[in-house]
Amino acid sequence: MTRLTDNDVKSISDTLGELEKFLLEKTGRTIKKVACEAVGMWEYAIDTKEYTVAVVPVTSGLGVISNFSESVRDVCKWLGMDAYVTETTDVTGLAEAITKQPDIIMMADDYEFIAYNLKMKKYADNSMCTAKGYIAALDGACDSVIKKEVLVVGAGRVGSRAAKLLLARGAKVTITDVDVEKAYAVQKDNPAAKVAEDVAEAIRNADLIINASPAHIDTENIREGAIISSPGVPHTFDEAAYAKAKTIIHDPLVIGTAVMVMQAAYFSYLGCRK
Ligand code: 2YC
Repeated sequence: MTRLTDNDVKSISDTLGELEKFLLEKTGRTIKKVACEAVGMWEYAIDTKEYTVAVVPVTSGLGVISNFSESVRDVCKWLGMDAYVTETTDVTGLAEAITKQPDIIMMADDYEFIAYNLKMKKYADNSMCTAKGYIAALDGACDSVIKKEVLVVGAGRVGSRAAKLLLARGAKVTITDVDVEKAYAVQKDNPAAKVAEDVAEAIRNADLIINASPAHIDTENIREGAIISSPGVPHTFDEAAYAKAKTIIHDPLVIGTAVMVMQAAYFSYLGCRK
């Protein structure tokens, strides 16, 4: 899984308004609406003001990413929740959070990033939620993926989940990966998916793309008017790519985080209905 850098994260909090404006323009949906669509919940089912989120910085592995926890906190606040970053980190930070009895605790090491709902004892993870969020954004941008051909570039944790979710949503899915074995492994798990062995050719033929790969996509391979929903990090699309495609949707952390925390909150709503 690609790890964010300090540079990827440094301006997230200050550009949430910009991202929201872009998403509204291109998908007709706010960050919150994208997250609710991703989770499959009515936007007003829960009052986000009732939810408290503790974000715990984790120093394991390659360590803390500066502004990562603060960005996660600010996404939760953007959604209307009461969110804070614990003073301490790791297990001490977890104990600090638990003592204050928040509804949700969020934390990430180098492999997993989760949003844990304490009351429901269930967590939402970043890979699944990123896949759901970028499908919801694509769905808004192309006025529904149902019955449409969607190319998933990258058969990793996000791409494999995106393929399954898109099929469940009624899209026609082709999966491609520079490691063709990984693409066939996704097809094995999702027989309705087609495999494209030539990545560049698949991209040249695609109008709708979920780009869940860290690899660069050459602008010459992008179809005029293509809609690319692109959680992939690093994000290497240049001006020419943005000019050629109709829409390229990307952010390094916000959409995945928004879906995670809405999903975690939704666990409470689902759990308490009789
Ligand atoms: O600051 C901290 O607490 C660090 N332990 C956070 C490490 C996050 C590592 N994961 C990633 O960079 C990416 C994110 C987009 C979410 C999933 N992987």
